[in-house]
Amino acid sequence: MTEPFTIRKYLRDLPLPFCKGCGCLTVMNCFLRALHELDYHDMRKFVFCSGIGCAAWIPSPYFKADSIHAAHGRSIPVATGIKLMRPDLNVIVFGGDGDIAGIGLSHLVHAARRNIGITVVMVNNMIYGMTGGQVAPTTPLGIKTTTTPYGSFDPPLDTTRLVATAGASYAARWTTLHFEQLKDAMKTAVTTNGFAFIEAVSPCPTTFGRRIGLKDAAEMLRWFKQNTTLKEKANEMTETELANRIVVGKFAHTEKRTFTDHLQETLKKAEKAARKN
Ligand SMILES: Cc1ncc(C[n+]2csc(CCOP(=O)(O)OP(=O)(O)O)c2C)c(N)n1
Ligand code: SF4
Repeated sequence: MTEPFTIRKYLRDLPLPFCKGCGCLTVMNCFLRALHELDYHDMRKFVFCSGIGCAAWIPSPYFKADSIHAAHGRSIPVATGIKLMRPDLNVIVFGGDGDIAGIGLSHLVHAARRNIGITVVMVNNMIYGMTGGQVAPTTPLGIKTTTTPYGSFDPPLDTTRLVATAGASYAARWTTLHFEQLKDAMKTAVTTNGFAFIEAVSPCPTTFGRRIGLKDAAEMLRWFKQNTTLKEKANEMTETELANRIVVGKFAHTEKRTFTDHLQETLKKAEKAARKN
């Protein structure tokens, strides 16, 4: 990391699509800084995969890299295919909470269970941003959305805990307010051999903030600060005390066999057996 970070080095010269104060910009900035600090001067060794939604626009077409947009919720299966064909590449998925933990949830759980060596960055703005503010599986209890005018009565999904339990090598949650921790988590995720998951809790002032009476990104970040608890502290709190709190920190970090390792070993065994016959 000899030269200073300039975001334009990694971005095509295109206007970005995000609203003022959108956390997607912070997540993009954070990820590119993480690559810079890991000494990646370009993204030739990366492929980005995303579905549909505001967060799905983070990599593509803006990053100077190969990228692909899949159907809504199907970025992880596409990323899995890429990783199987090109295990030498860093395959990174970006998506919203609707894309990754709603319509794409089963793919997420099975990718974590298989421990396939890809990184998934889920930008959790607690709502379906791009389509105008419908309830998401991550919407906190009691929050009014266009589809829950009396407040959401489903408890939100703890996606990071689910992914950690399913078998991921690495899982962490931070808000965009925790820029340094989020960047360090991204560095760890990119350098982790197995499945790595990062949940970036992120402000959507346009469709989430204004519905709960927070008028801009600064107010949303203050709201994050008031409602965030470190995981170590949360371990000592009751379920009632933790209701609607954003628990941040590392949920899993272990070295273990990946799906790709297993597949390569099996292919070698099969080749050897075929030569014998
Ligand atoms: C199969 C399918 N169903 C529904 C949609 C409509 N749709 C587009 S984006 C989206 C949800 C976006 O929410 P999220 O993934 O949380 O991303 P955000 O825009 O909040 O970043 C939906 C339901 C679609 N494009 N395709
Ligand atoms: S609608 Fe929300 S998530 Fe989408 S770009 Fe605007 S602020 Fe960001």
